[in-house]
Amino acid sequence: DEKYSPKAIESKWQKIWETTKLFKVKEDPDKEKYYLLEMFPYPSGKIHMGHVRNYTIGDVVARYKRMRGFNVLHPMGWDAFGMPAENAAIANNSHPAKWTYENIDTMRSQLKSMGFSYDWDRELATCTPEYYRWEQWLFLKMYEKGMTYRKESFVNWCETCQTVLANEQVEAGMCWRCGKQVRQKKLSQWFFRISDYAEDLLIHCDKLPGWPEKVVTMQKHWIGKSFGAEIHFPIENSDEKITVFTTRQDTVFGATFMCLAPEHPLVLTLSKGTEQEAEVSAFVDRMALQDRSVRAVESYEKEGVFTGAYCINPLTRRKMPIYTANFALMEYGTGAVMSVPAHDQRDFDFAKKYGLDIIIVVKPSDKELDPAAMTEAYTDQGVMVNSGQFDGMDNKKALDEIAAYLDENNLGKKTVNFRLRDWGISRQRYWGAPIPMIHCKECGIVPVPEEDLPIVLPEDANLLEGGKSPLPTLDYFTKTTCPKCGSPDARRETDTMDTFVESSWYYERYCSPHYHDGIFDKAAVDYWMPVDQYIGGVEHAILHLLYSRYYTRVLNDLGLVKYKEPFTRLLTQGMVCKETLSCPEHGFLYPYEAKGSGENRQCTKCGKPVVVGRVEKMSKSKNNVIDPKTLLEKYGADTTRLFCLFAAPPERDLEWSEQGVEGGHRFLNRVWRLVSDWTELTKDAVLFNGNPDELEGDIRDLYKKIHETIKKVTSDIEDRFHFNTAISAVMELVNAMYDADQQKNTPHAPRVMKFAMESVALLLSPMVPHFADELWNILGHSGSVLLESWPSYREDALVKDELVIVVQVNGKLRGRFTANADTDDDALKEKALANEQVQKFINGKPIKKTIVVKKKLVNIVV
Ligand code: ANZ
Ligand code: ZN
Repeated sequence: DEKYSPKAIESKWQKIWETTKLFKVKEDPDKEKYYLLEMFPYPSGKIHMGHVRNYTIGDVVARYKRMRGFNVLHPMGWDAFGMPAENAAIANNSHPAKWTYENIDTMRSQLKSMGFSYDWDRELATCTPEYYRWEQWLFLKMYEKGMTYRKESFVNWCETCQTVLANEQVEAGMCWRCGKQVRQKKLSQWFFRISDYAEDLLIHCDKLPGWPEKVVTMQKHWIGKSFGAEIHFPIENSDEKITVFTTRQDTVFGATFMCLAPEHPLVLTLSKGTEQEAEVSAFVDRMALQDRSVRAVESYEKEGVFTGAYCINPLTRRKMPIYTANFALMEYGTGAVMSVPAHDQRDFDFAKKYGLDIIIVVKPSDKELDPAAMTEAYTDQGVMVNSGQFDGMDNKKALDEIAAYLDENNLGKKTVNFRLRDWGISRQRYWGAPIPMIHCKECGIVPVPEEDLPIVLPEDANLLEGGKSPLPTLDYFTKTTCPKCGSPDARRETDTMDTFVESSWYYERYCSPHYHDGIFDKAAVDYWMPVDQYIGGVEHAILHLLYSRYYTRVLNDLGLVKYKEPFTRLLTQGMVCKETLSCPEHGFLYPYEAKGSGENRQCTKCGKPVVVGRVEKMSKSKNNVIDPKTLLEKYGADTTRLFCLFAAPPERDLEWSEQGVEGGHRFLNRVWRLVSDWTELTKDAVLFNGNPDELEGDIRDLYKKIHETIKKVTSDIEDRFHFNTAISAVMELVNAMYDADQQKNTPHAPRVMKFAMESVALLLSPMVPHFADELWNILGHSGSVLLESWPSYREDALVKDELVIVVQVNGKLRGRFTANADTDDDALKEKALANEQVQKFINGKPIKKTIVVKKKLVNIVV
């Protein structure tokens, strides 16, 4: 008998799959399609356990659906633009393109060695001109329709990285990449009008039943719709007014001062020439160095400066000092806050700090509030006071009444506000898709004519000091003539697009990745899209998924696609985690730097006891990473896949465990041995898959168990993607098959065993495909299991056999009951003890012993 040797089996089958083009798919109108997509990787170097887990989950679904008869599209490619390539190029004195393409080669071969069922003919890399020319084309279409625009705005700027950062890329005021201070800088930037779609994106959040609830909630929160009012506050001695957005217009009578964001254009104008000027401008400069996301945090120390100017409360005619304050954000609402210290905590803190007036306008019905004695703002519901004609009214009612009053008197109006801002897509980076625009001295901004696309990123340019983009310095790139007036005094745009743009439409490109006559072949997209199942990390719950939903709407509005939502179902898989080890002296340790075992490990460098830390996401900085390569070498792809699937359900975190991997490996060996043991005996047997009544005894039970297992595995995969319980069910079946060893000589045994072994091969094939294909061939078939149909079960084999169990007390027959054939010993005991007749004979005496004879009898000794 040959031993199970994964290396030989896996490379053999990978070759067969590749030469027979097993995974290649075409549109086929006669077949129902299934589009299974995993988030494509950034080609960072080599695949990590997170990739392995993500892609294994996806591969199981793809293979399963294919065996269910679907025409499955399962593509793979590379999210290949972005900054790490530039940083690596600087560090290695190389070029981002070289680094990227080399990584792609490495990672492609690693993915192939995992046995994933990708149609490699559809592979794409977003950094190729064939890809980004269509992104540029789409940009032009959007520009034509006014969906994109250029505007000066404040951005998070990292001097070290020489680029704009999204708010999410700023952590406590520091750049997430280099850790240096981020500052606010005013820059002209290209924007996509995603905010035009805020309402639609929000409404459809509730029409995504196949998405995890937490992701939908995060999206809703990010879009952030607030109902409220706009109110105009005239500025004293001026024709100008300040407009605020408030959700609490019921409190307008209590607004005693005004706060403007430091970036608000009025701040410097108002203070100009007053004695406050110097202080204000110093404050504004200081704020430019602060992180706006931190400024929004509730507990952040409030501070501000008086601008020297006043505005008038339009309802009370009260004079209100205008401040500029750190908690007022320029990118929310109008950038101005009417401050109501009695009823808003931030305003309250601010008023206390700077000695500003506090006026109560909403009070609880059962008691009075004293502004001088208050220690915090009153933010609950209540009755209106100090509010003129609205006094005595329920404050909720006043919300509507005051909004109506403002409207009638031209002092403001009811409105909604979204948190979602337009998407700034300009990056002052080199390794990205060039924005296809031209700046002409005469005509201003002029789009590149469609026939001039692609605007190719020069791949021979070298990065400048500090990672600065070389594009603005390359005359041969920037110099051009104006397509409109022909003037030679024109310059190409040197900003490149945010890499999130590439990942917002790659799934459409996969439908016809080599199409040259347009962004995609419409017929192919109509056939395949939307994606039926998308799988990826929850870290993309907001940005990538929201941008993708938005971009799909853009394509829809441009008449290019028929649907609005790109992903019908979404699965966000958990992280791959492992315990951390550290030494008080030397920080995080690699496992090999800790000698000894269990609790008593010592640092190999200093001998100090090792601290076993929390189980955390695998990360290079914590030295708790397992490289899939070592697993592949030691155990092979099938065991690696099996472990990822078996250790946890997909949406949960997976904790690394060497024992878990070994357990998986042992299981495969166990199946292998079983099959080896039975091949001779079953070789000429005619497989049995008939009515269970033709069988009896243990073989009948085994036969029923096979059908039960098929049913269980099918529903675990189909309904919940719970591969772990599916695998457990197959493990149980294998145990039962081992038990059938004693039946080797009964007439039906080889026939049922043959059915059992084939079923195991079929059921395991999505998870451990090489192993399953090899078994399938050992069992006398040829070709891949993937070409077979998923097994079905017989309803009549699922009916549980009823047995009559007799109960003895002290050896005498005292009762009987019926039970399912597969009831376990403990349950049989319980049933026996609960029997009335039996109870009578036990008569309260202590039970010494209970003996169960399987399927026959329970004897109770008292
Ligand atoms: C007066 C007021 C009184 C407010 C009160 C609240 C309570 P949400 O619900 O998140 O939409 N606000 C408006 N624009 C702002 C900006 N640019 N920066 C910081 N804060 C801003 O929040 C709306 C509330 O946030 C608004 O309602 C406003 O304060 C503040 F008892 O106006 B409120
Ligand atoms: Zn021109």
